[in-house]
Amino acid sequence: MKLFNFLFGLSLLTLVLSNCKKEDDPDTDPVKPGLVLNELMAVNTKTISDQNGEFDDWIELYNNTDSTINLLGYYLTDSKSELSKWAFPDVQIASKSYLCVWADGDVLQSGLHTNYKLSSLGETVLLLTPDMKVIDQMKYGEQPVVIGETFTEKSFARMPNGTGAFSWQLPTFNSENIINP
Ligand SMILES: [Ca+2]
Ligand SMILES: [Ca+2]
Ligand SMILES: [Ca+2]
Repeated sequence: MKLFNFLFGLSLLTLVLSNCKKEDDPDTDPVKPGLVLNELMAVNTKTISDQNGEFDDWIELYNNTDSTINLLGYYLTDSKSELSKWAFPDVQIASKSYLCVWADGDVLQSGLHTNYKLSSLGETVLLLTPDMKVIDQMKYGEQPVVIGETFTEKSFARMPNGTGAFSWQLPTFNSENIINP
């Protein structure tokens, strides 16, 4: 009987603990195993310039899957009310690789350039399939800007790379997002 009581108590305790764990789980930004928005800069004055030498806004994608994805017809937009604002041309993103798009409105420049810019005050960027399914979105607030001798620009980046939640980090254009040193 003692053993029964002990086992009964143990299973109750397990039940209580597992329920607690569920309640503590953050439900912000679940792991996204597929193609994701991985990083962006809405203020870029010295970090990285485009093919024309301009320090413009940019958005980085990361492909978590084991396959190359052709992005032709996928949409990347900064407006929930205009989901088809900008579509990708015939361009591929390899497995476990990065692809950066300049969000600068310079559609005639060579490379990938959207027809909009990112607001330094915050916006929502969405990635959609050609049949308009939202596969990822990132909502950012005002980009922190520190002006001074050690002025460091930040980007809004998934941590860990490709799967984690977003936070303001040191920019890693076209490469793995890393924790601030
Ligand atoms: Ca440009
Ligand atoms: Ca914008
Ligand atoms: Ca990066």
